[in-house]
Amino acid sequence: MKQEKVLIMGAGGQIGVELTMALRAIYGEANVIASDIREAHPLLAGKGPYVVLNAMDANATLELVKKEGITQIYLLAALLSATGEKDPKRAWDINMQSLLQVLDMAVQEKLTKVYWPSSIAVFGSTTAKQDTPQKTIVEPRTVYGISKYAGELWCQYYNQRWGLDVRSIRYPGLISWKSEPGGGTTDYAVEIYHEALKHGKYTSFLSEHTYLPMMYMDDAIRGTIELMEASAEKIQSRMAYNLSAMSFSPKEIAASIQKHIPSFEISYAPDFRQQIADGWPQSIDDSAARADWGWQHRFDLDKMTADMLHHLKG
Ligand code: AKB
Repeated sequence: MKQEKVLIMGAGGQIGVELTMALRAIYGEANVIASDIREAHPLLAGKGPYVVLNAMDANATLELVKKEGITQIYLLAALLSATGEKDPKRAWDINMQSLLQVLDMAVQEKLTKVYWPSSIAVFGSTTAKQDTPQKTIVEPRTVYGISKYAGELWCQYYNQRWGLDVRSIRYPGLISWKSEPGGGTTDYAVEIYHEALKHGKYTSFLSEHTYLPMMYMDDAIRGTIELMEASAEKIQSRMAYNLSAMSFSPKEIAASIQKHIPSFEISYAPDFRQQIADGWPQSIDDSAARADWGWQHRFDLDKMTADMLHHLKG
């Protein structure tokens, strides 16, 4: 079997840092090239091949792919929901241009696989809020969601037209302690742990009963790798898979933290992100991922809280 050589674009982001470390454990440090528009994240610096690369720069990306003999690309670079609303055209350009370039390059260079993340942001307020099915009404209301849904269609198109093995997941909000989130509506669920430990209180930018689908990063990384390692005949959807683990509100995550820090206090000051959250599902039906390639989550809210606080305390 040919040795895989992996390029991660957007390796400095919340998913990228941990995915780079996990893929290096599988393929070997030298076989996973991390890249980002920024200098290396502290957890990646000096720990393996790293290239400063703008995901919009098709020539530089192609040069790197050829020079390194890349066989798989994970394209994680994107503007997320909250940042995207501040400059919608820029979010569209970054999210779509980078994807189309990578899809073209993957066909041209005969890459074995491409991974590209989607999000629950593809759903909108006309979608059923509970147990949102894999296939349903999809009318995203943010530019991020629009770009993710259009991207899913492009991935499916490249698979059908060119046979490209491209795979994707609709991530819920992701909670992690190793890497920081950036520009998302679900970021409160990471900030709250840091603030609970630092200041014993947190003001949530989402209201107390805002339920959203969420997942611990350990589950997200394992799910991503399991999807990428599944045999091609198991992948029935070349749109992104719904993936679910838990749903909670700011009030419930606060109660989970209070089991460890009884004096922790939460208050609420909803801002523009409330409207984005209100357009998203509250829970996700991921039976297709469970049936097709055996997805199973391992972390619920309390297990995640215990692990987050344990690691953040250091
Ligand atoms: C965001 O909040 O924008 C992301 C997402 C749900 O895709 N975390």
